[in-house]
Amino acid sequence: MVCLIPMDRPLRVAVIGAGFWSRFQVPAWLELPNVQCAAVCDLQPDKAKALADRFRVASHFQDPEELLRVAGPDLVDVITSPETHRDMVALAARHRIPVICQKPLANDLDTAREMVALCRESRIPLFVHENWRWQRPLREVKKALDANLIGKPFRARIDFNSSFPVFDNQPFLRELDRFILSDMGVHILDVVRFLFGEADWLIARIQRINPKIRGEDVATVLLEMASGMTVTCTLSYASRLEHERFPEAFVVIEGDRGSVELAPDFWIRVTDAEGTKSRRCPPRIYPWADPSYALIHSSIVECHRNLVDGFLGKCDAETTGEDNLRTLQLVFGSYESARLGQPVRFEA
Ligand code: 89Y
Repeated sequence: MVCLIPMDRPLRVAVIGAGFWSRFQVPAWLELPNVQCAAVCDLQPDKAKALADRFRVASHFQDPEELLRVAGPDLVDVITSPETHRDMVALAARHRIPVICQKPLANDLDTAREMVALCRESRIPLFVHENWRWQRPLREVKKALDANLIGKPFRARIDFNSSFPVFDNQPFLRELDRFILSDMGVHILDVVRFLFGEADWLIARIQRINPKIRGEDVATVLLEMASGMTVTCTLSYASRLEHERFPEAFVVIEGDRGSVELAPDFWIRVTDAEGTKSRRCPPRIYPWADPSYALIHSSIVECHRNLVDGFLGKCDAETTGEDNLRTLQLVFGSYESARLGQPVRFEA
């Protein structure tokens, strides 16, 4: 579904939600040429005003319905907590306003499917703000695979293990019944799909180590991909390691002719019969980024760029609502597998 916006004026984006993440998502919008953040909204009016003042956004609202009706944006960016996503997307659909929704799209697969169906029926594009796959080092890893530098991959490992205090900036994460797989697993499993395609089945185990939170903070997922590859993902916010590297995820991919590794400090190493070639691929650092999250914050800009270009028909948007259902199948399939203590299989 391509939207034809007259390009003799900037694209007008409105943001719903003025929490921690909006402080990066809004300036990331301002990095794009010909895009304007036209209005912001939060149920707490002082938060909406503070966000608008900080980034010189022309108007701010308390009521999302009023925002859509009065500001009439070309695109709305929903950055609220997951349990509100369905209502916000439904509101955008009622106003026929194309919508980008923060990850995770929903707290369960049925709700996510319902949201995708609703937008399809309302004929409005629905995108998911799945930024992780837009990290520069991961794009470089993908290029190495596409250039066939290691031959046919047969096994991979993606590790995201940390004890970074994520709850300080995002206290709601402490209260989630389902934590690390829905908050971080959604990113890592989306990267699995980005790099290796679809999975046939998976088996997962989850653990809660930190007694002060409600959900699981450790997850281990093993997937067999349609290609025949084996992929393991380890995730943890309970791992005190010698070097704290949040938010870096490390990757090792073995192929029949060599291997590619994404190692600490953004080093990419490609090894084949000739030896190893190493290259550092750090992210671009934006002045508005929080230094502790700089890697992720730079990927927000690239994700925005892809979604806007997709929206304008210049390329395919990678993370449409439809596409994201497959990532969510892996997330909720992992919970199901952990609950059953059994593998979960997916239809092709
Ligand atoms: O919410 C999460 C995300 O998307 O990236 C890291 C994070 O902020 C905490 O896990």
